[in-house]
Amino acid sequence: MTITVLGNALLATMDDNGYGLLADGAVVIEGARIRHVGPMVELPTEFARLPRQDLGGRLLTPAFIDCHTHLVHGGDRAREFELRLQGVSYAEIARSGGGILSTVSATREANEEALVASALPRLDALLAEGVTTVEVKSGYGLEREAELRMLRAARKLAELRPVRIVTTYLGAHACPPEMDADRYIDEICIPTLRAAHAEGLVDAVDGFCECIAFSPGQIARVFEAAQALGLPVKLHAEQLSQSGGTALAAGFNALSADHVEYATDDDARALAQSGTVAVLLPGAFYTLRETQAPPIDSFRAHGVPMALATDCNPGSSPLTSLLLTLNMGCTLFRLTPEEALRGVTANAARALSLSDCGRIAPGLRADLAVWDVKSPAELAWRIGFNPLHHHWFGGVQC
Ligand code: DI6
Ligand code: FE
Repeated sequence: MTITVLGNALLATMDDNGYGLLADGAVVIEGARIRHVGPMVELPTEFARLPRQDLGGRLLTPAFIDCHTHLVHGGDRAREFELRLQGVSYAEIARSGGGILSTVSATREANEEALVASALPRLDALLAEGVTTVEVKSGYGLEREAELRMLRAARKLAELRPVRIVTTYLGAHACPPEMDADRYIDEICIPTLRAAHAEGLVDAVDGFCECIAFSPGQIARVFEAAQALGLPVKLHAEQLSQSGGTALAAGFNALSADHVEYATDDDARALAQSGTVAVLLPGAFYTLRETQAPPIDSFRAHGVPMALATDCNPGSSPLTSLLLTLNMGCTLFRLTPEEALRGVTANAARALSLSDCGRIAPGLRADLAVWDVKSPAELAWRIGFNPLHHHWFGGVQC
């Protein structure tokens, strides 16, 4: 197996509390995995003899993980953006058949190739910032074939680019116009989940628990079906109002509760007890000009792991930059740059139930990013600047 020695790196391993900073560090890659991590001066002789790539003191972090996206979808919503700027609200647009439902129409019209082709530029934007793992949700089909097509398109992306795709079935995203919510859940959403699972297309199951989407009782039925199939769950919870989604997610030991702007201190305690990650999505908060930030102090006090993601979607978060997401997490939600970096590495891996990435440690995948910066805080500090030097995906330099 090929062995590569990376030397003279400023390491931020994210493997302990804090950055796990190590100046003048070395990482040995063997095949797809990390073989050794430590100070250069303690490099075992078997590796010290090998030629080495000098990183010139650059920062070496785990590669980034975007743990919440709606990357695959048809159409665009630039017109809706104009309407919102004229004062029409997100909820009004949704009620008049625009919003999510306009993306549903465009997604239903697109075949698998078209879905892949339109997702690729968005994916490439993420990869250009050192991302190696992306979660992709369905949820704009809302009928069997279109939901399956979205998930197949998502899986296809991993064949076309150096990226690991984790798929999430989000049949319970919105109620299609042709049906009432209860019938949709029982007659379309749950049977489609079973079909998608049978085709090996589902890594986890998500829902949108909100007054403009589904109730906790309706989501619970989807979660019970997921559990019966042995699939983990997660939830869009407490984004626009207190709807009981976070408590529901915790009760199902969800991998994550996402958005959580309106979560309470009791919700934070419940998330801590169930080991559920709070996935913060500042791009949606920014785009919708929300004013209530998630209860970060409660999450800290109770020890809730926090992740950050783009929520890349055509309506509430047309965002394809995790670097900008780091900055927004700090500026809008008052995360520390260290919490923000943990949110797109170690805690993002946890939100996806992945134990082999998100940190730099022996035995983990060699998914690494090399940055032209002097300190990790620089990654969150700038706006619209990409200091990526190069990155590694499973031991392959990109
Ligand atoms: N919450 C969101 O912010 C997105 N979906 C969701 O459940 C919005 C999706 C859209 O507007 O297309
Ligand atoms: Fe989302």
